[in-house]
Amino acid sequence: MKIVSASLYDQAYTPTQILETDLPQIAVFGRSNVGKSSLLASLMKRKKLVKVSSTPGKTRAIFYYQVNGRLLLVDLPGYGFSKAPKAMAAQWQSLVEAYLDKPPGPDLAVHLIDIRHPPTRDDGAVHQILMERKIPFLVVATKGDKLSRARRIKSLEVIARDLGVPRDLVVAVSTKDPSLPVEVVWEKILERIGNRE
Ligand SMILES: Nc1nc2c(ncn2[C@@H]2O[C@H](COP(=O)(O)OP(=O)(O)OP(=O)(O)O)[C@@H](O)[C@H]2O)c(=O)[nH]1
Ligand SMILES: [Mg+2]
Repeated sequence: MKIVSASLYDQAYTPTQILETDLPQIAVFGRSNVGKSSLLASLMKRKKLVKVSSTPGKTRAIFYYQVNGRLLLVDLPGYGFSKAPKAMAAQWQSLVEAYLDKPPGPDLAVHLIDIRHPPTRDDGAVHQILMERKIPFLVVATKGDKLSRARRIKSLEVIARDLGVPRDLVVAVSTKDPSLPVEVVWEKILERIGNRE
């Protein structure tokens, strides 16, 4: 995907700030620290545009990035940060549910799972939310550079099996190793929104 322009478009800290827009939205879900912001920075080829956290669980807002004036990539707050107080989980849920409730909602959910671990209970719960709302999704296993090829393939099978999704909906990427390019995510995004325009 050729990136002509990419910039921060809007942000929402509370449900009332959630954007109303006709632009196609690609929403990125995943546990805190799984690599959401890093993936977005790589997709947009703008390392400095997206804040990559040094403190996990810090991003508690929704960040909207426009790409080529054509679509929005949506960086959602991470879930499942164990040191965060319970109120944080409630805050995550109310903000993300308000986001999903605002029509027309995301065209595609990109659900990130750390390739080194099987999906957590939170990952499963988020997958259920996407299924219940019939939101098209793609599962992206992050940090693929951390495993050998053989272990990577095994892990992708475990992720697909645990979530109960077809194996071909799960892809491995790395923002550090060019042999696992994030471009595959663009291909899936464009497949999805291409027919909306
Ligand atoms: N080795 C490796 N590290 C990665 C990769 N992607 C992200 N990281 C690292 O993982 C850490 C967390 O990355 P972020 O992109 O901030 O994760 P996040 O999901 O946005 O985290 P929150 O905003 O806290 O929810 C950072 O130290 C990144 O450098 C990857 O593909 N490979
Ligand atoms: Mg982040």
